[in-house]
This record gives sequence, C-alpha cells and structure tokens, in this order.
Amino acid sequence: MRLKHWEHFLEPYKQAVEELKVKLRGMRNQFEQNTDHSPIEFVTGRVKPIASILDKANQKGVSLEKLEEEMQDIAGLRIMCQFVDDIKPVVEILRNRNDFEIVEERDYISFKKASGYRSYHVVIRYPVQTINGEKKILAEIQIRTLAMNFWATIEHSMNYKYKGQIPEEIRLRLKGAAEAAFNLDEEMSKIRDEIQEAQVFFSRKKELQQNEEK
Ligand code: 0O2
Ligand code: 0O2
Repeated sequence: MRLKHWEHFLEPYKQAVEELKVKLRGMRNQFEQNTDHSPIEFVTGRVKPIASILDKANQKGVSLEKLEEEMQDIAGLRIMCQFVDDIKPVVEILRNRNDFEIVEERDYISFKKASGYRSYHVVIRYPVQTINGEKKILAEIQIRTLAMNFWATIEHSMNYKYKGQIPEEIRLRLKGAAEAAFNLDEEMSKIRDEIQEAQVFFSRKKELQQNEEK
C-alpha cells in the first residue's frame, strides 16, 4: 500500500479513536459529577502506527486485504482504573451501551498471559459516519488498573528495546514484577475497604453519641 492509501485506510480509525476518547472520558466526567468515586482514572487512545500494523500482520500471517477483519486493535483505547474491583462495572457499562457492538471479550486478569500481562480486553464493532455512508470498524478497549498499566507500559518498552528478544533472566524478573504489581492492587483494595469500614464505624459512633446527648 502507498502512503496515500494508508492515510485513506486509517482515516475512519482516527475518527473512531477521537470519538471514543470523548465518549469514554464522558463516562469518567459523569462518575465524577454524580458519585464520590469514579472507577475511571483516565482514558487514552491511539491509532496503531503503520510500521506496527505491518509488523503484526507479518508475524500473524494476515494479508493486507484482511486487515479490517483480522486486526482488531488498529484503533486502540485504554481505560485506567484505580482498583481491580472498578474494572467489572466499567465492562458492564460498555456492554449496555448501544453505540457499538461487543464482538469479543478477553479476560487476561483471571487468565494472565505467560509474560505476566494482565488487562481486560473488549473488542467492539464501532460505526463511523463518513461522507460515503456508515463504515463499521473494529476497535480494542483495554481496561486495566494503574498498577497493571505501569507494568505493561514498562514491559512494552523493554520488549521494544530488545526487539522482542528479552533475555530469560529479565523475562523472569518482569514476571515477578507483574506479581508484585498484582499484590499491590490487592493491598490497595484491602486498605480502601478498611478505610471504608472505619468511616462507617466512626459515623455510627458519632450518631449514637449525638442521640445520647439529646
Ligand atoms: P485531564 O484534565 O488531564 O484529566 P487529547 O486527545 O488531546 O485529549 P491525548 O493527546 O490523546 O489527549 O493524550 P493521552 O495521552 O491519550 O491522554 C492523556 C489523558 O490522560 C490526560 O487527561 C492526562 O492527564 C491523563 N493521564 C493521567 N495520568 C496519565 C498517565 O499516567 N499517562 C497518560 N498517558 N495519561 C495520563 P485529559 O483527559 O486530557 O484531562
Ligand atoms: P501495541 O499497540 O504496541 O500495544 P497478540 O499480539 O496475539 O498477543 P491479539 O490477538 O491482537 O494479541 O490480542 P490481545 O493479546 O488481546 O491484544 C494485544 C495487545 O494487548 C497488545 O498490542 C498489547 O497492547 C497488549 N498486550 C498483550 N500481551 C502483552 C504483554 O505481554 N505485554 C504488554 N506490555 N502488552 C501486551 P500490540 O500488538 O503489542 O500493540
């Protein structure tokens, strides 16, 4: 494909990423205005660079004619949550939306990847309105905690540095670091639960004292 063709091919993906960033950030804004805890911390999005599309197509044996149907993450969105428990409610909201259709879900949190990678992936079919009518494209939404994101971001850049050939010793340490990140998630959830219990306990105690004083 020539550059001009690539630009034409990627145009609906660019539009989808921009639209979905607004929509998913809108979810965060609504939570912030209406609740005391937003399960969404921040949202990012990107269109896969042409070189990465070509690399992945090559690795997976996908012909360029089949990219549209077989490469699900040319348009990629990422939703970062504070706690592991925030992920399910976010997925549930995505399932209930009627501006796209969910094609597939991949739960790499219950079933982590061999690398140690954890994240929840939702593949959607999203309708983009173009001057030539509606075009449905595939997009991948990755939902993960801040700790999972921290690990994945650094592991991804190391993989890039080593061109996918991370030495065995480092690979094992990264796997260990993924477990440490998961333990951190669990510890943070426990701390939050204990603070919430303490808050309930103290507000009940205060109520009782106020009633006794009356
Ligand atoms: P706010 O006010 O910061 O909460 P754009 O399309 O221009 O809005 P762009 O250039 O695509 O955004 O940026 P990106 O990197 O996709 O998204 C960045 C958003 O995530 C910003 O929020 C950042 O503040 C927020 N963010 C918070 N922590 C992190 C982090 O650790 N890494 C990254 N990449 N982003 C983070 P908003 O929504 O612009 O508004
Ligand atoms: P990018 O844009 O560089 O992040 P496959 O490539 O076969 O593993 P598939 O079938 O496309 O993946 O689907 P999957 O595994 O649900 O999603 C792939 C994407 O998940 C990757 O995109 C990463 O963003 C993320 N991911 C999956 N495994 C790992 C991992 O071990 N480490 C990190 N850091 N990220 C992972 P790409 O293609 O790498 O592109």
